[in-house]
Amino acid sequence: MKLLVTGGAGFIASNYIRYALSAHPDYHIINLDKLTYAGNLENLRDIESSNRYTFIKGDICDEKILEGMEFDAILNFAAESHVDRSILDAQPFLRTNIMGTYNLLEAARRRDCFFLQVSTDEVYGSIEKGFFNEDSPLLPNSPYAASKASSDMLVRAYVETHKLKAVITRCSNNYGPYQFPEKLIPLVILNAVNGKPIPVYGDGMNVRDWIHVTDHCRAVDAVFHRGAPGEVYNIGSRNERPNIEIIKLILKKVAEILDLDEAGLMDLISFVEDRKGHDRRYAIDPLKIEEGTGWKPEMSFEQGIEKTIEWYISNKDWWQRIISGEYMQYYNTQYGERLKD
Ligand code: NAD
Ligand code: TDX
Repeated sequence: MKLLVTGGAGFIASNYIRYALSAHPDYHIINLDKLTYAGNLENLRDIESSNRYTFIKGDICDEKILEGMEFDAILNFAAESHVDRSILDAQPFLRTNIMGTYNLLEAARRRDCFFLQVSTDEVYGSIEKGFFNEDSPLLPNSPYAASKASSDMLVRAYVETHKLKAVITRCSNNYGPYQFPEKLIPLVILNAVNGKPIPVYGDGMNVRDWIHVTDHCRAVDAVFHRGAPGEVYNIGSRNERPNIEIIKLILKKVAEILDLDEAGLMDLISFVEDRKGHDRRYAIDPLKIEEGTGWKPEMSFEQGIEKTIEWYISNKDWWQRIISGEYMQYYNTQYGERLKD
């Protein structure tokens, strides 16, 4: 089996490639990635010399990029993925997330190959009580979420119109190794380690449903192998927490691991202006994937967050290169030096 994985130099797909190469010794993986600011080949250093792995630098929007390439299935992880950036400039989100997905769907249709779209719970919008299931209406609130909802609609249309064998997964918030430090959890860890202020949007009571990236990767793999074509699967681990609780938990653990003064770290918490259109709560019901594929999350949040904090503390070279780079200069200009070397 030869898989085309897009966006493989990013956070989730690099973890997926590592997982899939080890879980399926007969698989070959082609990683197609444009290497945007979020793409980092260092995320795959340990597997890059495998003869079952090929990297191709390319843009999913390029109509010619897949010509002459052979594969049995496309797993589309590539995307612009950060909500705050989509508020500053939505254009790259519409281009990659919508037109890029369209381009891959066309390629899949022509070859009649299987297509898996990695989507997000953000397409459902915010929910006050209860849980999103796969039949919940799509009510995206940020340009990022709207672009992901649009790509989901395109996938559905190709299933209905062209009978494409395709599935969509919608996962909740991921955390774990190799996550780009513009996202909440790595940002809090790095700013705690570096003694920098920790920006909390609004009142800090927005709720997210956190899942360890390895559990997400196992879920994508389960849907790829055992999901029914044409279906949507929500992925979550029933782990809802308000942002401020996550932040305090991380600061407590960092203080323990590095033997720092916990009260001093708590003083870094800094309430800032709220994100525009900030979704109050996300919560996913993962019953369909559990019953349909036998998948279940394996990592408890307490264990996962501790391992993640330890990973960032022991991989300083990895994040040091990122936060001293060009992208972070842009980030600090836009966000008032929130994350600084
Ligand atoms: P990321 O930003 O870390 O990585 C995205 C990758 O896509 C990068 O390697 C980048 O270079 C590549 N890319 C971007 N535009 C491209 C293009 N035009 N052509 C080829 N490659 C391109 O993202 P992530 O957090 O790993 O998210 C991966 C996928 O999972 C996305 O589709 C995202 O919407 C979805 N998702 C993310 C989360 C989360 O919590 N991070 C949760 C649910 C779903
Ligand atoms: O500095 C910050 N301060 C803060 O309070 C940042 C970066 C975030 N936040 C808040 C906003 C959210 O309520 O923390 C929460 C999590 O923020 P992000 O890490 O930006 O994630 P979110 O907006 O929830 O989106 C994520 O989950 C769904 C991913 O980035 C998406 O790619 C995924 O689809």
